[in-house]
Amino acid sequence: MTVLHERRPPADPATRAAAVRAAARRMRLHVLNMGEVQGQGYVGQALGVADMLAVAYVDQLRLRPDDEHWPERDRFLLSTGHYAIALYAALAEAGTIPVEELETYGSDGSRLPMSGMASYTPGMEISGGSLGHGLTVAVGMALGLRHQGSDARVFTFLSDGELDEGSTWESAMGAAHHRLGHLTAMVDMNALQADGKTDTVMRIEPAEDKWAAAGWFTQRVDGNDVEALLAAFDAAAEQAAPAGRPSVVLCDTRIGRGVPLLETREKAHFMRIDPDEWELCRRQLAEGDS
Ligand SMILES: Cc1ncc(C[n+]2csc(CCOP(=O)(O)OP(=O)(O)O)c2C)c(N)n1
Ligand SMILES: [Mg+2]
Repeated sequence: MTVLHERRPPADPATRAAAVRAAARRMRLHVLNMGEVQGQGYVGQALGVADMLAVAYVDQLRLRPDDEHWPERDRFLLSTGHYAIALYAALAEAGTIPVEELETYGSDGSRLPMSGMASYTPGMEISGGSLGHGLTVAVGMALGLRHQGSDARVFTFLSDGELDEGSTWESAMGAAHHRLGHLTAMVDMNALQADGKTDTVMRIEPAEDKWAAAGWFTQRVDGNDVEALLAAFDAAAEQAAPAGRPSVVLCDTRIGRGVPLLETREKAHFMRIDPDEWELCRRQLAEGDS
């Protein structure tokens, strides 16, 4: 059996970052290829968070890609079901989903529906999408794993829109109360929601202060800076986990990152992309440095 990502000592920092960056670039290409199948989708977010998910899947998670129910695996809970396309790209990169299967994205009978369904997709731990629930489930899962004596870690991925939800803050306080040092949240602070810019829908800043007040080890980084992401996850593991503090990494990302045509789209929450634009998107990705 192939064993990927057992917690091994990291390679030298440059090699480690280069591996993550290369994975993120392949994931962005997967996202464009899947998006083209439907001609539309949550493509901008997925391009924006490719670096975050690459750090998680290439560097952090302890997984066996061909045994998605391995009890000792680290858990990754995607709270934002509409980001499923980003997770499929990561699962393909991790080897849990065959790359060729990405062509079925969103089609009838596919294991890869446009909104995430855990019962369909190997490696997808929960059906997110009813927003504001991922952290609550993660807290319960982290408590359950501790109860079982497992040393598995729990990661959950939230969006900035989910910081509007009361359930997020209840579970944030619960995680600190229960000293869940093996729980890490990563938040896509892309400054956007379905109804417009985040600061016009609900002001959530200063977000760091709110997480810190709830008792979390809190860091804020450029979510498209791989070195900064790696340093943040290292600090969480070294400084917070042994002290029993849950960690959050607030990641400021750029929608459409790596594809200038999409970085500047007005309607970015759900993108419709013309048939002749996909090739241009791929070319821009290939020419860029992301
Ligand atoms: C509980 C709940 N309320 C509303 C929605 C509808 N909805 C789907 S995506 C979305 C935007 C949420 O913000 P965010 O995830 O930050 O948006 P994005 O960054 O993807 O534009 C909303 C309100 C939902 N899925 N669940
Ligand atoms: Mg958002």
